[in-house]
Amino acid sequence: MRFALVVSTFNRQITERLLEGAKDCLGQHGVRQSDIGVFKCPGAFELPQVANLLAAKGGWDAIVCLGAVIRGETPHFDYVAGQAAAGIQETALKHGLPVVFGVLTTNTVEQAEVRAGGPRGNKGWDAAVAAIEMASLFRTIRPKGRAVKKR
Ligand code: INI
Repeated sequence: MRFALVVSTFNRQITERLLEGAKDCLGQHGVRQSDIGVFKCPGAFELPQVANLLAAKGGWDAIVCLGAVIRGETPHFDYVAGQAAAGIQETALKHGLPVVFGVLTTNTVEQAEVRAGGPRGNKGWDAAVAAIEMASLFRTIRPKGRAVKKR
């Protein structure tokens, strides 16, 4: 199976760890490096835009979106996190393809760090597990394992 990892570079010190976790997970589950694509975008707000394009192009069994949205002093957090979540789900439903939400939404950098390869695990790894499970499930439901093409 082929997996696309879409990673936002905002809060890069966190998202790089999520990316490592996701790649480790896929590798340890037998996915070849050549079947993993990595695509970087500026912020979590842009994740659905990239995922949508990749889904439209085809060739992926699942897309994993990785990002870190950390609350500041303004409502910006709510717009970015909310639109990232809504856009990722919209992309999944529009294309009939698993698109996984591996975006940390935390109040502090410390909360993000412990969830990006710290004591609370690695959300990137967890997101990759979800992608493998969903891609496998979709293959049982739709044996060819490819998104339905629009007429
Ligand atoms: N993007 C993030 O991924 N995380 C954040 O914490 C964040 N904050 O706090 O502003 C953030 N903002 C950038 C946003 O995702 C877009 O890249 C930007 O607004 C341009 O569209």
